[in-house]
Amino acid sequence: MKKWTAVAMVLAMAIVTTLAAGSLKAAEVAIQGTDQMTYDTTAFTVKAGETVKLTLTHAGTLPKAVMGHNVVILAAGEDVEAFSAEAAQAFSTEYFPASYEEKVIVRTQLLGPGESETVEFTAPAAGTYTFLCTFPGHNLNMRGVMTVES
Ligand SMILES: [Cu+2]
Repeated sequence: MKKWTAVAMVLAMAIVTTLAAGSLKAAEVAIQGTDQMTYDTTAFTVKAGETVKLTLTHAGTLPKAVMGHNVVILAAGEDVEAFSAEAAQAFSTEYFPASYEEKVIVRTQLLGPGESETVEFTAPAAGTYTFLCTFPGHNLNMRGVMTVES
């Protein structure tokens, strides 16, 4: 009897471990910002509800003051142009307007050369979401699409 209890416990633990490993598995997305004012990745796809680890790396050497980069993924329904215009004015908060804090899926800080930041978020409902760099003048070029599949 004791032996079977032990076997059952081991099995139960194995199942729990497997489930935990499954739920902890995150989609990983890596994006680089360059001195040429580009992202090396302008499209990626994730599944609704999954955990996403997004890493932005500033791969250039130009100073943050002239070539800073971030990644902001806007929430569904936000007007990209209106956001960009407001962000460009937000000098004191590194080009992210505080009024938009609740209107983004996730965002990184503004990074300088050699810096890297990983942010984690839960992929939203299926659809397409725009991501962009809010440093003034960058968004027309540094813009991409996150596709979320159901
Ligand atoms: Cu940029």
